[in-house]
Amino acid sequence: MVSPAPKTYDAIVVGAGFAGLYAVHVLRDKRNLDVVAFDAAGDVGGTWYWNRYPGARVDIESVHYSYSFDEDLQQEWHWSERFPAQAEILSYLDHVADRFDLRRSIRFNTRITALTWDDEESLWTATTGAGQTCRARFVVSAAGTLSVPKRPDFPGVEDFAGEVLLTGNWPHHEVSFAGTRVGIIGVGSSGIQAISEIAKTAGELTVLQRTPNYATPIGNYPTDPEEERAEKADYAAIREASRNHFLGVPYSEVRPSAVAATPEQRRQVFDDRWNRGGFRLFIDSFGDILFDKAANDTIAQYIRERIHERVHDKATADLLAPEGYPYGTKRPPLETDYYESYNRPNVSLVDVKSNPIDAVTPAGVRLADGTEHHFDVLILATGFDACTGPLLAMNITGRGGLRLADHWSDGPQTYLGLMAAGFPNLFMITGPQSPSVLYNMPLAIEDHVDFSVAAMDHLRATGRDVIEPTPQAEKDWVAHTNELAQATLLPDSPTSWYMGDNIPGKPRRVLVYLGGAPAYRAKCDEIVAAGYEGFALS
Ligand code: N01
Repeated sequence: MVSPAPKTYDAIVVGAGFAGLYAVHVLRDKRNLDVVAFDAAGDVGGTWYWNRYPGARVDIESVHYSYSFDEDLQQEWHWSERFPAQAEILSYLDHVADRFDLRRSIRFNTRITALTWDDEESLWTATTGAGQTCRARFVVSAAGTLSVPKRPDFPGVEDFAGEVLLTGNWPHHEVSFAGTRVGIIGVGSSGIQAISEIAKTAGELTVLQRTPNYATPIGNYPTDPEEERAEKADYAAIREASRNHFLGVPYSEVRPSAVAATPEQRRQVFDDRWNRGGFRLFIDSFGDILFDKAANDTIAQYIRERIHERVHDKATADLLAPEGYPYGTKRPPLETDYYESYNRPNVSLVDVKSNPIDAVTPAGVRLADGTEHHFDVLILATGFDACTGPLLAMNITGRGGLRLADHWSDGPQTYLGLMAAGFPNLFMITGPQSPSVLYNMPLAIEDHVDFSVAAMDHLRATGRDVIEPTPQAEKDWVAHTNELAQATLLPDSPTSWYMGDNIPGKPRRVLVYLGGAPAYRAKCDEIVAAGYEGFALS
């Protein structure tokens, strides 16, 4: 039997989280293009579909961490808390999918396993896990930045007699920890949120910590109706202020320099931002914290002192208080009662830096010195192959058989963190070397989708089919992003997913654009105004 020719769409979207949903909406409903989207998940949600672990919640206020593209949507939706939990964000995305009738364009439970560019036809072919194919002029990767979980290959993990759970791919059923011995590896944002929640119910919870983190209070509270009314009345101005802020939130009280302030002034600012919570301490206290080691030392010391105030046992507090690396060079987690968890009799902390994990055994985890910790459940909160991982997982081949994996063997090479030379018409929403994770994600996504769709409009208007960066523009962008990173303290970080080296064998390269969202947006506007400078159009 002859298999039918693969269908050719105008655009293929990979992913059905915040980015994929918006891309489908704009391409299909605003541009009337023939679009198909794919997602490996069973439904919409992306990150918020997979990360269902106890305690999972957003850490940018949802009044800001939400779509801005539709005034009615932002007026009608009500968030119950300042920083809502995963289930509520998933309901929001579910509502968006219904409201704009997006599901009819999405194939769920379908993973894209290959994307291949056809030079002659100027078309992409997408292959699914089931071996089906379809084609399109454009591909929009909405595959996410933190969507490929890292599962360390501890020897023996397959022989563990209990259950192994991954925060980044959590079961859909309720997991009860009552009366069980739980071990958790990892104290990044996921681990810290999960530990704070699981500590309340577990029989025993043992935290296996390698590098302590500078976690600070999230400051969550139920939505205040007055505050909500005021925000909704002024939403356009709030979004504008967000887009003009380095991190994409409308914070506006940053002082220029921690080192120029007196110790009393510093303390007053740090206390104020600490008490108000969110990313204020990180991004709205002093402007030199991420750039000047002496400034950074002041905030690092402040956080260490606050940890010591909250943790009763001095030896535990010493282990929890980070030393030897600057605050903010690992992505700062936000927490609720995380440090107080260690004051509970059922919670203990084990240092696996000085005494590393040797193997997982049928009964638990064995450390290098031979001590063994016994668990019924082992939770891996061990992070993600960030930024490049989701793209490389799609097995992308561009012009002349060039594999993205080869093009990026020494780290990502992109122009604007959005396209790569040799990979025409492939738009990487919040790709590596864009502000992505250092910008409020829904806004970063909208900006990138809008840029991509405007580029398609421009091609159509000028009678062309293909857009791709020039190798020189790509080279210059890579140099520019590296130079920006060098001006910060990021290169002084220990192992971190910001730098990619949390994954064994992945080159240590900065994966984010550190010039801030406003500078990035201005650069994009400049490039468009100059007739897509740095891009070859054909
Ligand atoms: O991952 P991580 P995450 N042996 O990479 C440890 C976003 N997010 O999933 O630091 C022992 O930060 C590792 O130790 P070390 C947010 O952007 C947001 O927590 O490498 N330990 C570290 O402690 C966040 O930054 C929210 O020494 C091992 C941990 O595992 C990003 O996702 C919530 C190990 C991994 O921390 C990733 O966070 C959750 C090993 N072999 C996530 N391998 C919000 O609040 C790894 N570790 C919105």
